[in-house]
Amino acid sequence: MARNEELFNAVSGGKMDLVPELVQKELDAGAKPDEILQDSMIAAMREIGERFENEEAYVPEMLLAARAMQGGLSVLEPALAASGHEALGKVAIGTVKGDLHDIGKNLVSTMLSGAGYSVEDLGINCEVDKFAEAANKGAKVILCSALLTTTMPYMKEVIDHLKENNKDVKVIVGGAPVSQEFADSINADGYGEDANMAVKIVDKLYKAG
Ligand code: B1M
Repeated sequence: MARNEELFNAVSGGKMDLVPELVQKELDAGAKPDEILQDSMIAAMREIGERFENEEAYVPEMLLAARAMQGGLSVLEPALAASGHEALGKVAIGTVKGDLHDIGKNLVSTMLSGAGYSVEDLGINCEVDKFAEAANKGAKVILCSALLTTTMPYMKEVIDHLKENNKDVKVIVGGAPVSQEFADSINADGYGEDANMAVKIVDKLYKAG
């Protein structure tokens, strides 16, 4: 699907009253939820990020775009999450300490719920203890999200702690600055480039026992 310019501009321009309506219009017109998300909405978030980097936009604009994105996601998520999976197992997801970005993490959480997992959402700014508590309460896979290059290294602290204290738990990392190479370097059990990939990795780890 080609990008819907009106939706793209409404998300990047932070038009939170307009975005849900435009998303609904796209769904009603038969557009695929994943394409609406990728081609128009995530593309718009990337664009506002680039403008921020070039000092053409500032934190308030990023915040408005984030709110508009979230408004759109509330309409899109039920359609995104609809899938044929049966009930599976328990997982937990959080954004790591120092990091307040949660849109990507929320998307991964939604997709996992839609795939049949019982997801504990630990929120943002999560310290090691929070992840460990979730593992102690029975989560078999822990997912850590980071959007900042400065918060990525904290994932290693989470992994080191969990590998020592919760030997059976698996840890997946993801978020815009994270790569497979980085994931390997900190001994993560998996890396999800996007929300769909995260679900596939969780499926794989669950099947592996
Ligand atoms: Co921030 N921010 N931000 N920001 N922000 C980025 C990340 C940045 C890249 C912008 C830029 O400069 N181009 C930059 C980071 C630079 C860097 O580290 N190298 C940045 C910065 C610098 C900052 C501040 C430091 C700005 C400041 O205050 N001076 C500050 C930091 C605050 C903090 O966290 N301590 C800050 C603040 C904010 C807002 C609060 C204004 C807002 C966040 C609101 C919110 O999340 N509720 C915000 C936003 C909106 C962004 C951008 C524009 C958009 C992020 C987003 O939601 N994308 C972002 C630019 C960008 O990413 N291009 C930027 C859409 C979302 C669907 O994608 O989160 O990548 P994403 O998630 C994807 C994948 O990454 C993956 O799946 C998702 C779906 O495909 N994924 C996983 C994510 N987690 C996963 C976990 C998994 C698997 C996959 O398994 C574990």
